[in-house]
Amino acid sequence: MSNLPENMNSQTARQLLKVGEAFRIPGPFFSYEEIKMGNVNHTYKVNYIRDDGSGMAKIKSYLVQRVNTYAFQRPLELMSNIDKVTEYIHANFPHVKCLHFHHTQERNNYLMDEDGFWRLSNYVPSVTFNSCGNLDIVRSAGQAFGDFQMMLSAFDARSLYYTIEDFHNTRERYAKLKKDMQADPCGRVNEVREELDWLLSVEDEACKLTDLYEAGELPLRVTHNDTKINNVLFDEETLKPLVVVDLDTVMPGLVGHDFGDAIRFAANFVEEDSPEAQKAGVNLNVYWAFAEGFLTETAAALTEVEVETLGNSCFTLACELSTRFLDDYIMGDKYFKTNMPQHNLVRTRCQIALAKDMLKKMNAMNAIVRDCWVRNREKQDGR
Ligand code: GN1
Ligand code: MG
Repeated sequence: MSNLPENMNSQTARQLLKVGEAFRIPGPFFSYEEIKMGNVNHTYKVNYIRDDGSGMAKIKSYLVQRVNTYAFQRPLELMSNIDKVTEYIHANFPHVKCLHFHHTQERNNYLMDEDGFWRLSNYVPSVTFNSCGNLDIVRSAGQAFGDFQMMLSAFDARSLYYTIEDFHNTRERYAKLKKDMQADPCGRVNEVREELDWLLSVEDEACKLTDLYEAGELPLRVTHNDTKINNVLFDEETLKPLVVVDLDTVMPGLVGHDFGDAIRFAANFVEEDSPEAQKAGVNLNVYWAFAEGFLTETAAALTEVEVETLGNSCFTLACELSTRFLDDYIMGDKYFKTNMPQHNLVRTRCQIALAKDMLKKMNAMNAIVRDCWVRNREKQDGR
């Protein structure tokens, strides 16, 4: 291996080589890079040398992921969900791009070995965005997630596993935080009293969405549940959306989960883990652009009660993520990847600052979604 880049001698390179062999990828394994995206799974772009038929060598890339089995404790069910959803989309919307997962000799779309749970898919050359001031791109992302949800509107939600129980059950997230705060296994609770006090003081407001669902007021849909804008891949040249990825959490959910999670991530003035929490807040222009795109696709299908929850769902998701980051901090940083000692606390503070700003802007947020709903519903009715 002496002519290969230095990192090809690493343990990761050896693991990836083994994964490629299991998925029967032809051609010499040439190089890899870790894609620093996502806070849970590990993702790598792996490059193979392929003869293009004319004797010329070219590079063929794939995407390999090591699924985090601390977060996803039943990864086989997760892969079965992904299979069902992508097959359904492929059968009913053949023009829509999907990730394609390769199979091993045993016909499995995963490999389970002593190093973990792996999967391998095609690599789609694309660009992604973490935050975005380009409102056309934000609108397109809204459309892509709205369209994704609508494509699955006739899909039988009961055939899907819950890949993580109570994933967006905000009451349960609060219950876990309160339990872990009592246990305080790392002695960190004293340091985070202020954050805990604030989060507990808004529990009822943050749990409105969950409570409305429990009261039977909201329909259960098949939702993506992890609608960070970087889960939409865009064409490098046209900047049009190509495909919605990260289907690990596609399962029954509420429309507010997808809308709220997208906004709390994309419409924040700063990145999710910015240490400058005082700068966090909702950019209403980004909010508006996303809402416009999302409702272009979904307006006709949504009930009035659902639309009324959308503004509040952003607050809900910001609080829900705050409880999750804070809980992980209290428990010793076991769930989310961290790259500094207080990473989860920094994330918590930033989400709390965002949630506080949302409370101030809630009237505007509600008015914007209502306006987008009314206009787009009329357009769709008139089609
Ligand atoms: C995780 O790994 P990633 O970035 O796709 C998490 C989401 C959080 C997000 C916060 C399965 O998503 O719920 O919103 O981090 N995914 C899971 O950045 O827990
Ligand atoms: Mg994800």
